[in-house]
Amino acid sequence: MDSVNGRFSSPLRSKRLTVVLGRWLGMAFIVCFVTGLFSHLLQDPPGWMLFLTRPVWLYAATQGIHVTTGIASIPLLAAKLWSVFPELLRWPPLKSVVHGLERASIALFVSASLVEVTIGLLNTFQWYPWPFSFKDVHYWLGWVIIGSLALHIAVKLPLVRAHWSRRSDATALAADTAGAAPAGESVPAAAAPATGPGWSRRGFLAAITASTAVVVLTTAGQSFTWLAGLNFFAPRRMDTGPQEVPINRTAAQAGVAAAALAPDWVLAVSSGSVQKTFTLAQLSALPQYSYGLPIACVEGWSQGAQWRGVRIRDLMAMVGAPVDAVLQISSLEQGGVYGRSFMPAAYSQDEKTLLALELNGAPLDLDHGYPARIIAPGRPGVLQTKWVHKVEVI
Ligand SMILES: Nc1nc2c(c(=O)[nH]1)N[C@H]1C(S)=C(S)[C@@H](COP(=O)(O)O)O[C@H]1N2
Ligand SMILES: [Mo]
Repeated sequence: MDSVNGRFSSPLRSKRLTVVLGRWLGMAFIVCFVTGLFSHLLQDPPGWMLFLTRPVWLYAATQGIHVTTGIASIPLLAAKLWSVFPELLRWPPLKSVVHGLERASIALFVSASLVEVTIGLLNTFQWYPWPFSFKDVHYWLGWVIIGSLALHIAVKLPLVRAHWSRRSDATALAADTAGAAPAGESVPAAAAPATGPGWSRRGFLAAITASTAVVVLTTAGQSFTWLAGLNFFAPRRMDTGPQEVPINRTAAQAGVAAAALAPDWVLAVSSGSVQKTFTLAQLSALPQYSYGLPIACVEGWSQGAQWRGVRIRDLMAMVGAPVDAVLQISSLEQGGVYGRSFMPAAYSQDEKTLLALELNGAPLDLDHGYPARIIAPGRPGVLQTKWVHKVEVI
């Protein structure tokens, strides 16, 4: 028992507690990493990327899970750090090169995790009080976390295995005490069963479970309809905003109101040297299709709605575009990440990918992208370009 433990000692802290918390936190981080990677690949796709358009709510689900597990990891991370806190202050800090590397990887893991969950949470509130690109830093920290987590688990594997189940924990403790404490000496606090005054281990774990459940239940309603009624803390409420769909950026914020309302607005569609333009009346005269599709924001909120408009593949056929073409969609909004998007053939050829003119039974609200916006199944919201004025084969 190191002396430093005395000051911070709590009979609750034990290897078993750390292992149980680590299991939950590890699962949350892995789910968060995989769903985050999926989101990243959809937005910056490598050549081999496979784009799935069914179920239409696929991205709403994966991104909802991403943000929800990220939020759930906050109380778990706090509890895990608390459970190992005396270890972090242990003296001497470095016993050997291997020990030094191990501690360095834990320092990296802890600091990367703290930054990651903090900027992720602030992002869900659309608050970016930092000078760097959230997207890039969040992505690369994800790799740092997963890498240092793998190393951490590998190093701690013997300990994790020894305390994995209640039974193995008891066996390991018995072996520890038999080896470490000569007869008559008291059992070291770290090995003592978590009993005595104050919290029991079970009570502590129940409290952590309850806090995690509360943060999940009061925020996941931004992503999952069946929890919408309990959404007290997430920034987006379902069924709010014009036409019962939330808005991230209004036409005024995007600086497009005048251009979008201009009576001479036309949509230009082109493939090579073939170009056609369509007025809103001409678009409305084309065959219209109506589908229930969600807007699913990278920030985790999503909202299903009924969209009606022209199929993108019909527009492509009218200019003789090849069916495997990648499209560039341009918004009236200039520059930035929203000014244009690219649409792989998996979406453009899907019958449910629309240039939407209507939302929930009425013409698009100006803030939802009037006169026309993209809506495609299974896509991140950021790629569902609003105030479209050009569709080109590139
Ligand atoms: N031109 C343009 N298109 C856009 C946006 C935007 O700001 N400008 N926002 C995107 C984002 S991040 C999402 S989630 C969806 C829905 O955003 P909204 O809530 O602003 O309508 O539209 C996308 N299309
Ligand atoms: Mo978004």
